[in-house]
Parts: sequence; C-alpha cells; structure tokens
Amino acid sequence: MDKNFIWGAGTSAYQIEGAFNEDGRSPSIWDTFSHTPGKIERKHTGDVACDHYHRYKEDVKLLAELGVKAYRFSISWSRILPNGIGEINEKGLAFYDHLLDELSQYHIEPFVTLYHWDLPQILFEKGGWLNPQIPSWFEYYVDVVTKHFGKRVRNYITINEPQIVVQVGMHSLEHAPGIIYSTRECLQASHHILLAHGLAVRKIRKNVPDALIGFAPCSDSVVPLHNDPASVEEARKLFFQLRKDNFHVVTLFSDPVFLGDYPKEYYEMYKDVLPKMGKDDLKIISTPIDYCYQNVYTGAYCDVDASGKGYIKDFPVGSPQSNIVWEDVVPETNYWTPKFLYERYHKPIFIGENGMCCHDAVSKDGKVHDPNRVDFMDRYLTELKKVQKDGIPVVGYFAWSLLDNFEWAWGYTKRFGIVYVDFTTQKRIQKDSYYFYRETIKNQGENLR
Ligand code: PNW
Repeated sequence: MDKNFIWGAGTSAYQIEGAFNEDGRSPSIWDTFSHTPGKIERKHTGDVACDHYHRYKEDVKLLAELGVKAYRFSISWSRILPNGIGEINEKGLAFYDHLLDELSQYHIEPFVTLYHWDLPQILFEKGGWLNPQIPSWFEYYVDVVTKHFGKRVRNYITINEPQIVVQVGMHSLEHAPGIIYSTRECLQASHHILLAHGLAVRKIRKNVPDALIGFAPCSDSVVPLHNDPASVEEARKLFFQLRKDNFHVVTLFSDPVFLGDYPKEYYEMYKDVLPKMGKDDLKIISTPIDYCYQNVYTGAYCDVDASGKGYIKDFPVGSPQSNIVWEDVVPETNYWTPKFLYERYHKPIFIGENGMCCHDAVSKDGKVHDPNRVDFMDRYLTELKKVQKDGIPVVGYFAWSLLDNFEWAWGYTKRFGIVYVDFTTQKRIQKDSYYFYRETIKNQGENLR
C-alpha cells in the first residue's frame, strides 16, 4: 500500500458503549427495540455492551498497540441531546472529549460518524425519518457536535449505511424501529436522510472549514466471475441497477450525493410514489464532499450467458461463508467495488468497514485463534492493494470491528472483532487476526500477495 495509506479500525456507539442510562443519556430506538421481547437473539440488549463508556482507555490502548493511524467511532445523538433537539447534555459531550484526549495522546486520528442508527426515541415518536423536520433536527445536532469539537476533529462521516436504515429498519421487522412502511414512505425517509446528510455537510463546512467529509453507504456489490470486458460491463450494470422496492442499491443514495440526482430510472420506476422534494433539495444533497466511504463485506458473482447478458451466478455448493447468513466470502469485492465506484463518482475511496463474522472462542491455551478471519483479511486486503496498484485512489481502510460487540438483531451471538470480548468479565483478548493486521500495518502491506 502506498505510504500515506490510512490504516484504521471501527466501532459504533450503541454496539460498544453500554452505560445506556448514565449521565443523562436518553433512550434511542435501539434501546426500545432491544428491550422489546422477541426482537433480539437471546434477549440481549446494548445496556452494557462492551462497557466501552467506562473502559475506553483500555480500548484506545488496544488501538495504539495495533498501530492504526485512524479510529472510526460514532456519536450517540441521545447522549448529546437527550431531547433530540434543544438542551445540550454537557456530560455527553465530556465523554467524547475524554475519548478524543486519549486518542490524541497516541496520535490516532478520530474519524467521527454522526449517525450510526441510534435515533433518539423521542424523535422517532415525532415521526422519525418520516417527519419533514428531521433534516433540520439532524442539522442542529451536527451543529452542536462540530462546533464543540472544533479543530479537534477533522474527519466526519455523516450517515452510516442509509440502505440498512431503510431496508432493514423500515422495510423489515429485523432492525429498530422494526415497522414495515410502504414504498412511498421508505422513499420519503430515504430522501430525508439524504437531505439531512446535505445540511450536515454544509454545517460541518461552516464550523470546521478544513474538514474532510464523507458518508458511508453499503451496497449489494456485483463482481465479474471472469475478467473480460463484457463480464465487467455486465457486473457494473447489475451493481448500479435500481431494483424495485429494494433500498440496498448503492445508486439510490450515492447518485444524489455525488451526481446531484437520482438515477434516471428512479423517476419512472417510482412514478406513483415519488417523495415530496423541495426545489433546492438535490442541490443541498449534492453539496460536494471529499471521500466516498464504502462499507464492503460481500458480493455476488456475475456471469454472462450465451447471448451476452449478465446474470447472478449461484455460489458453488460448499463455497466459503462467514458465520452470518448474508456474508459469503468474496475477496474480489474489495477490487471491483472501489473500482466501479471511482469510475462512476470520481472520489477517493475509503473502505469504511470490512471484516468477517466468525465463530470465535477462547482455546485451551487462553488465546483466540481465528484462522478464517486472518485468511479473509489477507485475501481482501490483497485485492485492495491490487486495485490501488491499478490506479484507483483507495486512501484508507477500516477493519470492522475493533471489538466483538452488540451485533444488532443478533445480540452478542455474532462476533466481528479482531479483539475478543468476554461479555461476562469484559476481558479483552487480541485474536490472531489482530496480530496479523498489526503486522500488515507495520510492513505497509508488503506481506499481501
Ligand atoms: C454493518 N447486509 O451492517 C454495520 O455498519 C455495522 O454496524 C455492523 O456491525 C456490520 O456491518 C456487520 O453486520 C450491515 O445485510 C448489516 O448486507 C447488514 C448488511 C451489511 C452490513
């Protein structure tokens, strides 16, 4: 990897902080959801999570020993503004101040995600992402946070995975708030999310003139099974294609942000259910940003039939899988996803999240051996190195995740960490993948081949 490459690791507030009712924090939709029987595997909640709120010093030390230059974490909106808007909770800000102090001691650059799914419950009760006022509520929250941090934080990520917020939170029962909304409502919520993003970008620019800003979508990536021009073209087409009632598609959010408009087919496909839009909305939404962050986990292989048409090929029986249903191991996604995105949006790329869910346990020797995750990181990072060599400006990578944590609807039953967490004792144990990543960072990816 080139010498300025930014090696990082990531987490999010609800998944690690715990201290759910301490120091003035109000509930978010994830508190309500996880306290509702039947929603989360084994009745797990984020009440304690990794107890990071009290153990952040130990966790920052783990980052420092890992050798990362960057730490991506998110801010809990309801810690800062218990009423969603209005009165500021100084104790909430103080927690993040202490975290920033700790990071700066080790020269680790903070990359702050402003929204990682934990909407204040009180705002949900006012309609949440469906209320036309929510873009300005978010703008207010972002104003408070960015003014407060000032020069101490330069890198911001506005919203994490708008796709999952809508598809899994508002179009399925799986994530909070867990209500199935109509297509019209989902499109309206998506539009409000985009507008919230755009207003946030403008606020950040005003408060922190030299800020570097991105947002972190996810996508259903498609990669060509064979590297010939026809297959590549078909994969690209399938990757960017809108599919009706599917809010996972990357272009649904990234086209308005980077290209200033929804894809052409959008207006035809959804002509009866289009969201209400103000006349300047798209201009606000496409306020220029600096980076395209992309969370990359898996992908689908595309093959080409006899007539030259692309189709999604089933995975061969027995192909490598992670320990979570949606994550097949597809290392080439770390090559083609940044390449396709750069060619369409012309923005430098960060891999905002990448990692593997494994069935980890402490061995008799007291260590946590995770050969599948080591192999995953090796293969995925090798593909990333390849795409960088081919001229695509991939500027950084965030391993997901620093810690095993509250994996949303799966509770603590699914582990993505490169550090193992014993959720009874809160003991942290570095896994083999942590040491592999540390080695890779130390030699700047020389070992990747
Ligand atoms: C991301 N999918 O979620 C989130 O940003 C993290 O908070 C989460 O822990 C991590 O990935 C692992 O799940 C995703 O269905 C959820 O493709 C679902 C999908 C992808 C990412």
